[in-house]
Amino acid sequence: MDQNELKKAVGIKSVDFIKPQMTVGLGTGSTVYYMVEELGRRVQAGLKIQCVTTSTRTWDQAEKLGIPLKKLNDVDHIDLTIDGADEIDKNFQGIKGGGGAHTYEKTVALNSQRNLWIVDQSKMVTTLGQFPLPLEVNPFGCQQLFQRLEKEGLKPAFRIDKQGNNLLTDMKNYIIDLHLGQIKHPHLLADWLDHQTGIIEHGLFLDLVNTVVVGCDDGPKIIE
Ligand code: ABF
Repeated sequence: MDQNELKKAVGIKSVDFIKPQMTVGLGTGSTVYYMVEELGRRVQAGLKIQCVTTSTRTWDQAEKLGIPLKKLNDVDHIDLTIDGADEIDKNFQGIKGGGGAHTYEKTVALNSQRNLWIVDQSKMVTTLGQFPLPLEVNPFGCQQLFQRLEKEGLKPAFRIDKQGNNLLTDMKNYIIDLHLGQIKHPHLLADWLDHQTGIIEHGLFLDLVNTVVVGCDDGPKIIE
């Protein structure tokens, strides 16, 4: 199976975890796209749920499919959030944000009773860091922040869109990616990043996920 077929298989499989009357968090990304398409089919077949989303693009997709949507501030709890990831290590720690939505994704994840990630097998790694670590940053003072990151040896690069401009997040902030290669102590790095003025949110998702559904050639594997 190619990567897209693996993504589709886990996207469809993950919808089995959604039960009637649940409030569900919908992630962002190409694997989540397949999950939302399947969820739309099941809502059309009578599944009664409500959802919050982690990006405008997931909101637009779900709205078109007739999936009942609520703004995050208008729900009192989230039963389950299903999202993608860019890397997951052997300790179930993850890097997210390749799609530039990690601030909203982390906000929804932190407010979810259960988090489930859907990935193809290429995302499973021994040590995090081969995938560049995304930072959402405030455009105000971002050059000074960039220089501070460079001085720390964190190999920063601004994420540029197809028109050659700084990519803008849903909150109209910039993304800086850290090309670290390997993150030996993710908790230490996360703590340092959490204390840097100008960084809105980083893509280290630590101690957050409960279940991972991995797309493998011999079928989706559920790891808890
Ligand atoms: C989203 O899923 C992002 O955080 C992450 O970048 C993206 C990666 O998944 P995919 O390969 O499915 O696009 O949650």
